[in-house]
Amino acid sequence: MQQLNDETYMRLALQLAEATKGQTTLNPVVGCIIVKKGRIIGMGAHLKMGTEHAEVQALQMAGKDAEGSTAYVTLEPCSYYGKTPACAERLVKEKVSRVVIACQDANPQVSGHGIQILKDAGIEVEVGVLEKHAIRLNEMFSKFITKKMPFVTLKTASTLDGKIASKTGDSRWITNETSREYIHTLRHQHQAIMVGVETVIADDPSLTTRLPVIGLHPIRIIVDSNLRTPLDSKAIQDKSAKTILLTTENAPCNTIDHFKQQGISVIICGNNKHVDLVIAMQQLAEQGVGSILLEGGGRLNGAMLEAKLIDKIILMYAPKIIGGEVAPANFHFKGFEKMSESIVLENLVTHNFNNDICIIGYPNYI
Ligand code: AOF
Ligand code: ZN
Repeated sequence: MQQLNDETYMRLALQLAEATKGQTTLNPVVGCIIVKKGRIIGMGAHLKMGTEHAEVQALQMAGKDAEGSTAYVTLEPCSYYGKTPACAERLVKEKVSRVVIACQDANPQVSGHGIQILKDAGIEVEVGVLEKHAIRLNEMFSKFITKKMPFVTLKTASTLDGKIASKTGDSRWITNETSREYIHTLRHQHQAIMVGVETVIADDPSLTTRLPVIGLHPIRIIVDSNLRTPLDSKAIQDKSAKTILLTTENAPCNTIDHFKQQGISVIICGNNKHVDLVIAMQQLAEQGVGSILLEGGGRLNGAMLEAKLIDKIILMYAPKIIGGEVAPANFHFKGFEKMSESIVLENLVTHNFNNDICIIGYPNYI
């Protein structure tokens, strides 16, 4: 039997927030639980950018009973009128007595100000209950709102010897079904999915989300310096998700027109031989892409890593060894000379998916 305490209610609020991952676009995921005299009287989650915040949903459910209650919120209540009114002021207006907050909002427009509004109104405020969990939950939002760059999660699925296909190019399947379902969940939780043109040519993937329940389809981004993406490929023809091609100034104009006629966006990223990945990320951020799941081949993975554009790495290893000198590897870049120069993953978490091993970490770039 779980004890009823602040952590119990906050855990519930975090679960509400967690379940909405992937559906709030550039906004954070937030959950709120309102409790009075041992009863939950309101619960809410922020469901979609531009709609009511979690606190407002929960307060609406609580009605007049909100007076004298305790509100559990996974993120500091907002302090300004954005697309919706300020939640901190609403909590004051509804005469809530105590507000328990998991973590501060990274949004500079809010950070600390929401807490101050509550304190100034004489509300008892506690910050930091299940804080680590709450910070991780909104890592994508926090990066985008502070750096104006998309949060990039790199995912690879390889054999134990780091191969993403055999020497003949066979790659179906490396990992097991449980791992593949997890990968589809990751797609659902990101705003966009990014691959290189080589992957499109070799595998013709549809790059949609396929789960036992219907999932959200992320925007498809193809890095294609010379616009070699076949017009009849699934990523171009399938209209269940938007597709963006990243290319360079050297791409032939008439080819750009062909793609545009298909409703595909083409973004020019510099005039080098290859797409300038920093410009690409900046341009995507400007177009409102806040999170990207990178499912690249070895070269794109390597280039993104070298450019220090990857925030989080998810390595899925099937317990297989395929060998083959020409079999492609999950990271392909010029490499470092010394072990001491290598990129180290921090804050590691590991999972076992039916004997596929999943390693999650955050690269520490020196
Ligand atoms: C909260 N509760 O449920 C959310 C918050 O444009 P708006 O009005 O939706 O405001 C967006 C900002 O509000 C967003 O950048 C973040 O700082 C905060 N989101 N705050 O108290 C919520 N979604
Ligand atoms: Zn708010």
